[in-house]
Parts: sequence; structure tokens; C-alpha cells
Amino acid sequence: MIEVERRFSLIPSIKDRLLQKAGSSEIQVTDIYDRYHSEDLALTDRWLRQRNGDWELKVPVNLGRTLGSATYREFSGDPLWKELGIAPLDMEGSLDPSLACFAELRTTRTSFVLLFQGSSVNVTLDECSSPDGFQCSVGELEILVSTEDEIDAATQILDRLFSHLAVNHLQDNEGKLIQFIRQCRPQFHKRLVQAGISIP
Ligand code: V4E
Repeated sequence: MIEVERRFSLIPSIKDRLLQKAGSSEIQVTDIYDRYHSEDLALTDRWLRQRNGDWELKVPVNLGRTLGSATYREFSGDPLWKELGIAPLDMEGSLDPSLACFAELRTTRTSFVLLFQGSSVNVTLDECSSPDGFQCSVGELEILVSTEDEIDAATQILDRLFSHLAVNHLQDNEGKLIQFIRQCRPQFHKRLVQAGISIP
């Protein structure tokens, strides 16, 4: 699937307002990005992680986009390894995980679905921390589509939903990991900026 998503800063008043609208569920998510594979891939805007132990890969679909407006296709299972063109990695077999870990993000995720103008919009409210002392709170509205032709219409629906909710989306649309890298891995962030993948 293709994820069309826009983020916003999750301040308590917005969280309270959104949670009045729907029944929500809460889960714990741990994302591990390892130094040996994730770093090189990130420099080509591909993002490989283990989420609660399962491998996931995000690859941009709208090449030639402006920064912050990228839309990503998500892979898991066999298609992920096919996309990367490598054999499945065995994290157990790699080096000491504490040395190999590039980022570990622990998130309490509250989510629910809103029906808006005929579309199902996934609402995700993330409160994230890492052992490095990093903390952030990010909200996200997301519509899943199956073809690139549907991306523009989904983007317009999200824009209208932001207006309807009277919530401003983040101009740079930055998620947890980019915020973490900027704050806790500044040297690597410089390399992402040089590669045109993040803004200074
Ligand atoms: C860094 C990055 C990606 C990795 C995933 O980032 P994160 O926001 O932490 O994930 P999350 O929890 O929202 O994933 P979900 O649960 O929705 O699957 S994917 C793309 N990027 C790159 C990137 C970029 N270059 N610039 C900006 C503004 N954002 C992201």
C-alpha cells in the first residue's frame, strides 16, 4: 500500500479534542534502526527498521517531490527482501545489538479511524522517547491508497480534514525518526542534508 500522510504537533489540547471523537486503541511500538543497514539505505531515502521485531521498509514513490511532502510505499515480508535485492537479514546473527543500534524509538501510539468525505482516515497520536533521552509528540493523519493516481485526491482530503479540525499541519512534515536524527545524530543528519533528504 501507499501511505499518504500529513503530520502535526501533538499538543495536549489537540489530543484531548481528537480523542473525544472516536473510540481509540493504545499500543506500544518499538522501532529499531540498526547502524549497518539502515544508515546506508537512509542516504538513498529508504528506511529499514524492525518494528516490534518485524522488518519493515519504506521507499518513496513520488520522486521529484519537494522535501517533506514525500509519500512512501511500505514493504514487509518477502516483497521487502525482493525490493532490497538481498537475502533476509538475521538480526540475531549480527553484531552486539547495543553497538549496532542507530536508533531505538519507543512509542505509545493511540490510534483510531475517522470517516471523512467518504474516506477512512487513520489518525495516529504518538508519544515517543528513546534511551538517548529524546522525546517527541507527533500526530498523523493518513489515507492508504493502492495506486499513485490516487495520491493527489487523498492529499486534498487530508488538507480539508486539517481545516475541518482546525489543526495546522507541520510544514516540514517531520516524523519521529528525522527529529531524533537531527537532535541525537547531528553528524549523520548533516549527511542527510547533503544528500537532499532532510532540511538543515
Ligand atoms: C525518516 C523517514 C522514515 C522512517 C519512519 O519515520 P517515523 O516518522 O519515525 O515513522 P512512523 O512511526 O510515522 O511510521 P508509521 O507508523 O507511520 O509507518 S520514512 C521517511 N522518512 C524520511 C523523511 C524525510 N526525508 N523527511 C521528512 C520530513 N520526513 C521523513
